[in-house]
Amino acid sequence: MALDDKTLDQLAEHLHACQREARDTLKVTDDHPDMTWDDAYAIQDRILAAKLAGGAHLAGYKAGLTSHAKMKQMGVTDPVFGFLVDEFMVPAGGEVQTSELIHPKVEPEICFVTRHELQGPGCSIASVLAASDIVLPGIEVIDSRYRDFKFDLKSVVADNTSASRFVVGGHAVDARSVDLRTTGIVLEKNGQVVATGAGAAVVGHPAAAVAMLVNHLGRRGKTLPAGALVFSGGITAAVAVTAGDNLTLSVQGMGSVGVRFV
Ligand code: OOG
Ligand code: MG
Repeated sequence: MALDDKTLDQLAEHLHACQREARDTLKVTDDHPDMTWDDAYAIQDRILAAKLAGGAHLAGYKAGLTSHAKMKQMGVTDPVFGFLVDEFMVPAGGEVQTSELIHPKVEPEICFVTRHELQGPGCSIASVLAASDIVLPGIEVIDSRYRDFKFDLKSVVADNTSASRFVVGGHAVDARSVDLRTTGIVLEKNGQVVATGAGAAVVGHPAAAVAMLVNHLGRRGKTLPAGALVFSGGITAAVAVTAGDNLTLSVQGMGSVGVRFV
């Protein structure tokens, strides 16, 4: 760790306030270029602790920057991990208040719900599939708190990987009943196809992204609990949205989920 507790507290409070008040900010590594990965995750942990203290509940976790399309779009080379709380949840077909966000983008994702706790290190695609209950379509709404959506990896980790809203829906299927590598997805905005892809775009197999999350949690002395929802990462580049937009994600064999920006 390069930063002291007081600095970590201040940065967490600052980024949390920017999220709640839909204010953008300069990336935290500008003022703290020596920040370490542990510092970045320690800031994220403090934001989660503040949310839980404020009455939120942990809904699950997310892996991000897990596809080449996303890495290329953001100019980075490694996945990152964040948390999801119930206050980010939007019902299927529901509305997102655009005024509560800075510059939202949406991502088509395949989501997992675990049946058993998973522990790393050593978690593999096979262990993820064995411990999973269902998989289902999910739209993640990301909203980096950094000006112009520009960041480096440590800054985006500190900012809880741009997490802001999420919606799951369609129909869930048994995680072991489908080949998630060849599962196709279509993302539509206002009735026009804006992105297409297949599960393999996410580190070769969406379950591999979940295994990476579990191994990451294991390095930090944590496990992925039973019943956790996991967003495995955007299959395509993220798509910018504004008020008035209607988004629909269809996933092969799993129906569709939609969300409206008002
Ligand atoms: C970071 C979060 C990326 C994903 O699915 O790749 C992410 C960002 O691009 O702002 O959630
Ligand atoms: Mg995402």
